[in-house]
Amino acid sequence: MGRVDTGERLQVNPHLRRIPGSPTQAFLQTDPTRVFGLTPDTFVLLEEFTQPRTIAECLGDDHLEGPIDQIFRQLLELRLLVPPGGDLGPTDLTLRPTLPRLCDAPPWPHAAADPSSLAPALDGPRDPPSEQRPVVVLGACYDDNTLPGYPRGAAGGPALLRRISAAHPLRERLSDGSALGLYDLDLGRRLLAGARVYDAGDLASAPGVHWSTYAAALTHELTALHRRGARVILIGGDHSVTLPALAAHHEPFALLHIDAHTDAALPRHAGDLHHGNFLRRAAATCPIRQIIALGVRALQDIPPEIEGVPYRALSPAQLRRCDDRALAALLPADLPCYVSVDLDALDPAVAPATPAAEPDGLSLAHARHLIRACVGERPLIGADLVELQAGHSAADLSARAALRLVLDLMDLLAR
Ligand SMILES: [Mn+2]
Repeated sequence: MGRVDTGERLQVNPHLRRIPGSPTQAFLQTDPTRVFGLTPDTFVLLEEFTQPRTIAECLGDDHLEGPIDQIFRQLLELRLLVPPGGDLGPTDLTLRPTLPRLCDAPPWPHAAADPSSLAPALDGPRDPPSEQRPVVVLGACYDDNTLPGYPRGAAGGPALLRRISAAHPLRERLSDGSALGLYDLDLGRRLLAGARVYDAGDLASAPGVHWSTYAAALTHELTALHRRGARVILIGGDHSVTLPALAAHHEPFALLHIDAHTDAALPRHAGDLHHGNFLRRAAATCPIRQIIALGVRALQDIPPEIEGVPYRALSPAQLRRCDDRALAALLPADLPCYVSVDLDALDPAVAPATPAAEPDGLSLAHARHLIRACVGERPLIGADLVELQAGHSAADLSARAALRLVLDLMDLLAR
């Protein structure tokens, strides 16, 4: 084998993503199941090729001999370095399986005809079992609608949450055959007991993909899951991913929106859409009949309605003065509901890794209680947790708090 061509212009594969929290592991967004272990030096070398340049330009007049030549040859073979504009692998927007999966749940059987034939992940009383719907996790790796000036990283939220969830494997058994863990002392039972939980993988965006293309693909995937009776927990992603998730529901519903912000900012120009105003578009285009927002405390106007949909916001301080009866009466009694959780609803002491953190937020215990008290016995048609920011110095701590909310939402979806 000859030497690498030092005069060829190369660039780092734009699909290359580091695994949040790991200094040595990375993957290509086009194939998240294949993880590369790279040395820190290799990352430094790859960063030299953020803009297209030749190896000769990068290394000056040094001769390419032995190890360096081998390193470049490997980077080219692995397609971590590619010619600019060259073949970068598939960029079609389809769901891709991930490793690890959330709580080591089995992969969603995309091809299977009847998911009701699949066994529960955890033993436990759930009756009647025939009516129980599978709960499916889907990652929305998209953060291009983060407002300028706010840190990116929400696209890495699903991978971060899955890594943290490895401490809570749903399928692990103790020596007596019973399922491990997920016992919740406050509830007096195991979360997700008897539930059938699956991980459907990630819908990742790719460089140059327009929002409308991504949103349509996400609605399409969710619709396919709904058709097979699944209840979906969507993991973001910036909060705009909630818009295509809501668009996959066609019957009237109420929205429980847990967030530090209203997310109803007025558009600055036609077509303006971002994570701080997506709710306006959702209210105008989805069959939402009522919006209840909990944890709102950003210094912004509170509208009485959003695009004609009745809107009510309650701050953390106001919520501390609400008893359970008042919470249960917030949402209409006759509508199913969808719960959307922006991690910034929580206090930054609990979950600092979120792009638009606001002081004086909800405690984790309070947020968990609010969701159960408000939803009550109403059917939950879907849920999401968004704005978990990978790459933040406190990402793991924040992901642990996020995971608790996700497990609660999944437990509610599994009823
Ligand atoms: Mn939000």
